[in-house]
Amino acid sequence: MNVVFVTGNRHKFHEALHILSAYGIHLHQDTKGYIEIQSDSIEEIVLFGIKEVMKRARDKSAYIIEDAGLFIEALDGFPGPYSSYVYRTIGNRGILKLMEGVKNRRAKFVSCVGFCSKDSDPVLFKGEVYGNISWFERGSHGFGFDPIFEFGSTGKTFGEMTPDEKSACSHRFIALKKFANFFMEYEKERA
Ligand code: ITT
Repeated sequence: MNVVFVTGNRHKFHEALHILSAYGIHLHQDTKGYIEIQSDSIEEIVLFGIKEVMKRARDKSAYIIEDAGLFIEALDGFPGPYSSYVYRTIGNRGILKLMEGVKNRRAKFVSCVGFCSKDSDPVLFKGEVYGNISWFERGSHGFGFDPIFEFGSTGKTFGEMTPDEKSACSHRFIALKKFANFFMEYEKERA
């Protein structure tokens, strides 16, 4: 079973490759990108993006895109859908500065995966995990906000987890697991 993942982010691609391989799904990366509209809703961004991807698709391949973001409770959900821009600009150090002296450290990571093919309307799959913003950066694994996100009550940041550990519990894992279960049924019906 082949699926094309349209993403310019090699870390996301490798995590998804690893997660989906357990379901016998072979992932291929398409780095051409897609139009990411500005919206407060990750689902709206993904729905628009996957429709754009389908407009240029010339074959019968199955396509997915994913939008992910870090939502910090004390900052009213910031950076949320603007995570990419915020990471590129103020980065983890800037987030920790905004959180200086803030007692409520609660945050969540959200992943929304959008699937589409010539035979199917778009379908969205969401994954969320809860945790806390750490007081300083910890761990050298992963990417992006991983060193400042303590997962659940483990006290470990994603940056302190091995790739296998993160891929067994992350927001991306939850969304992709839902997608994989859907996609296996979808392939069976088409066979
Ligand atoms: P594409 O849109 O090309 O897929 P992107 O890097 O823009 O790649 P997102 O919009 O999904 O990806 O994510 C926005 C940013 O949020 C991303 O650049 C990271 O800095 C951060 N991020 C997303 N998922 C993450 C994760 O699992 N761990 C840590 N940071 C993450």
